[in-house]
Amino acid sequence: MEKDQRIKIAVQKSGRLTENSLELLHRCGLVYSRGRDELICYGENMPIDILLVRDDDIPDLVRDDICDVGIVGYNVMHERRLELEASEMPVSFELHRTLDYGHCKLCLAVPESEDYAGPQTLQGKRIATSYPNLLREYLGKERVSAEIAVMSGAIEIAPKLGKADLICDLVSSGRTLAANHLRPVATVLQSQAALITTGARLPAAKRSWLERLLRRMEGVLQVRESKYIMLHAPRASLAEIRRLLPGSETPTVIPLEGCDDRVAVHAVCRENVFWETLEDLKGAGASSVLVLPVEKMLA
Ligand code: PRT
Ligand code: ZN
Repeated sequence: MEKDQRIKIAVQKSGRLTENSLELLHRCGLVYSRGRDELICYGENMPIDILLVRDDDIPDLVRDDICDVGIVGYNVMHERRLELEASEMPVSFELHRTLDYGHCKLCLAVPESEDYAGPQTLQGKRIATSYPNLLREYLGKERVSAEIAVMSGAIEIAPKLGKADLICDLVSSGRTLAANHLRPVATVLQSQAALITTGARLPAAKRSWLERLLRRMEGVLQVRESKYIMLHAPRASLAEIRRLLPGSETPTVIPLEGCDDRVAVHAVCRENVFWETLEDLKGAGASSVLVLPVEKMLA
C-alpha cells in the first residue's frame, strides 16, 4: 500500500495518556515496531502508523490532515476547538468517542483560607490557567467577568506568588491542590481521553481500514467491563435471575439432561459483576455460578 494510503494516528509521546493509548491500539490487534527516531511506530500487520507527539499538537495534526486520527485529552481538544472558533478558523477535526481513561476535571480552586459562595465570588478576580478559552466560556455562561492570567505550568503556585487570586487547572486525585493549600470549588469541564478523527474524505481503502480499526476499538472498550456468566437456575425463577444479571441482553437458556425444573443460563453482562450480584443470584436459587472475563467481542 502506498505511503499516503497508510493511516496515521497521533498519540502522546510520553505522558499520562501514552501507556493506555498504545495498549488500546495493541488490543485492537496492531503489531508495530518503533522507528529509530522513536517518533514513529510502523504498523507491521495493518497499514497503520503511530506518530508520537506532544499532546498539545494532536488536534492540529488531525486538523491539518497530517494524521487521520488522534488520541488526546478532551480538555485539550475542546480548548483548541474554542480557540479556533474564536478566531473564525475551521475546526475540521471531529470527536469520534471518549475512551474511558485519563479521567480528570478542570476545576476552579481557591486558597483554603478564602470563602467561595458561588460563581459571583469570581467577579473581578484574577484567575491563573492554561485553559483560557474553556475558562472564558465558563465565565460567560455564569455571567461573571474576571481576569484570565494565562500560564503554561505550575499553575498551582500562582496564588502563593501573588500572580492570581485563584486557579483553574486539571485535577485527578486532588493531591496537588491539597499540597498547595488550595480547595476545588467548581468544575469547569469533565475530561477523559478522546479519539478524534479528520473531517476530510479519505480514499476508499484507507476509509475501510479506519472503519475496521474503529470497530475493533468499540469491541475492546466494550469487553473491558464485560463478563460471561454461566449458572444453573430453577426454571421458575428465570424472570428474577434475568432481572439480576447486570446489563445483559437476552440470555441463552439451555435444558439440563434429566432435570426438568432446572436450566443452564449463559449471559454476557456488559457491566462489572460484583460479589453482591452473585449472592443475590444464589438467593434466587442459582447454583454453579461461573463468571468469566470476555476476551474479544465484535458487535
Ligand atoms: O509533554 P506533553 O505536552 O505531551 O504532556 P503534558 O504534560 O501537557 O500532559 P500530561 O501528560 O500531564 O497530561 C495529558 C492529559 O492527561 C491531559 O491533557 C489530561 O487530559 C489528562 N490528565 C488526567 C491529566 C491529569 N489527569 C492530571 N492530573 N493532566 C494533567 N494532570 C496534572 C494537573 O495539571 C496537575 O498539575 O496533574 C496535577 C494534578 O494531579 P492530582 O492527581 O494531584 O490531582
Ligand atoms: Zn502538553
